Amino acid sequence: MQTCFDLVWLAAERTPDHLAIVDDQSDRQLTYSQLIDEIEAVAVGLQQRGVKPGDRIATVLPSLFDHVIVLLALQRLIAVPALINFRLKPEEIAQLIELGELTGAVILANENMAAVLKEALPEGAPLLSVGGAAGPAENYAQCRGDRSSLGTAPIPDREDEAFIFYTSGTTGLPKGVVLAQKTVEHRILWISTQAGYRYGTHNVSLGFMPLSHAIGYFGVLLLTLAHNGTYHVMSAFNPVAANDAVENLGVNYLFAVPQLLFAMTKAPNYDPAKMKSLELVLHGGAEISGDLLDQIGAEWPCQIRHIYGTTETMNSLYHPNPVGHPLRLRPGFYSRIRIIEVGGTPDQIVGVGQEGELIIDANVDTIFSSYLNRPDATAEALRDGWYYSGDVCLKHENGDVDLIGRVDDMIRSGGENIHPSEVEPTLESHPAIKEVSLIGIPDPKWGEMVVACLTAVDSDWVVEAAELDTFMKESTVADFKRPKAYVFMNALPRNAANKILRRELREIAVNTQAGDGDWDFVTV
Ligand code: 01A
Ligand code: MG
Repeated sequence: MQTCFDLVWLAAERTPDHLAIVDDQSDRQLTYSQLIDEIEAVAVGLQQRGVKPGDRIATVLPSLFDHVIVLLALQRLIAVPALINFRLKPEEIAQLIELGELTGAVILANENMAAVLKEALPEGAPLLSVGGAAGPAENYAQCRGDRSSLGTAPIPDREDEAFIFYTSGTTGLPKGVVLAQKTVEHRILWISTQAGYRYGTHNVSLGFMPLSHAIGYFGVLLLTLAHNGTYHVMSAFNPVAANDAVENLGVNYLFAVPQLLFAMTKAPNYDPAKMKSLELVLHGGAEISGDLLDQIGAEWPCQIRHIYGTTETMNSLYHPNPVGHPLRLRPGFYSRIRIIEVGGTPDQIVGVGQEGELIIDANVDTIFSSYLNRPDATAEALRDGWYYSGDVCLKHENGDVDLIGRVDDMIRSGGENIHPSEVEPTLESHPAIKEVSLIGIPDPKWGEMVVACLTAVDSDWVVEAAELDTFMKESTVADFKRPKAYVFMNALPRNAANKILRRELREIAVNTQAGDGDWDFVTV
């Protein structure tokens, strides 16, 4: 079993002088041997600040050069990075720190963030900020020391915690997905069998996906470094810069949610001729539009693969030739799947032509161990040796499936999961609002667009959508979860048991957006 650090260290033994990582914000670029030096220098700094094997340390950072180094330095110490989406608000992050018993954090230089997290962390816990000191946070640049004091890398057990990634929960707060050390190498190896990624220094990838999610971390960063490629940091996603980077850096590999590829093809500098170095492009994490797939299929000179995965399982389904079949998937090399009756047991398998919930074999090395300090949620997702994905698939005769929806109310916007329960209580706390139901409707840019359907306390009380948008911006809910449109209604549709009919609401919202029906569709 190799740890993340081992995988990079082994690559450095093979090609010490090959270029490993290049920053986009400074002139920093490191060969593999320099990368190991840098990781170990920072690891000493962390160790001197009390970081020990098994400590869970939050990183709340965009996909920066320093984020890469600190993640690998934590792994050098067998400490456990808890990678928190930097788009969350400080209050939400503070709750994750307390719930997850995290004992340190590395953040961007932001005094308010530092002050809130300082309160949430235990007394004396390391709090470092990238980009300078910030309030109670120490300047990350000072966190380094003499490598000779580090000693050899500790050897963890297979089941020891390696990482915490976060995914949207159904009870308001994101769930921490605990990944054991045994998952790490298997979370990248499948990319060779499923997508034809080849080992070697010819690999050049663009780090434009968030490192705080499984695709950006395993599917781009670690994959590239473990296979002796060159990883180009893109500190903030920018489609114009991405098009130029592919052209000028000779990028041959991308793995992204479709929204990034969509943005690239819509950018003013897009030109298919810029894409000629691409060899392999993987898309996953959200539904891709047939139009986008047709376009890149025709205009990009590379292999395209559809990858289905989750933070909990990594890859489970794929399609080797998705153009023309945006929903189509087939079981992957690494994992057994079943499509079962919704609400059913693993042996209640649906027939060909029928829909059911996708469940995934949990007896593989890539699977998560639990949701951090959430035994209730773990017991719900992991049952009888299967992981219940919550995704609805339609089964075809040849064993392929079409991915067609969710069993629950989860919304997927721009590759982020957003659950209504994360947003509805806040909107309902507005004094003019009586009830809110949050839904997702199809959208060419975001995949699904978050829409709030609502009723007012007093039908004469007019609330402007812009006012609600400001109200949400000022709340503790992350900006990307905010509704992009509001539909004000007299009443929300309910069934006989008084349950809101979200499917019906989605239809109403789609029609309303098209200008049909009784209500206004107000975008903000
Ligand atoms: O009004 P404003 O100014 O607040 O609007 C801002 C943002 O709030 C808004 N925004 C969003 C989203 C979003 N996802 N949904 C809705 N709104 N993200 C940002 O857009 C305005 C501009 O803000 P920004 O920060 O400049 O936005 P960008 O940098 O352009 O970000 C958009 C991105 C699409 C790049 C960003 O959302 C992103 O990075 N998404 C990718 C998330 C991701 O990595 N998903 C993969 C999860 S791993 C689990 C999985 O599915 C899987 C799959 C396969 C796991 C394993 C495998 Cl094998
Ligand atoms: Mg209210």
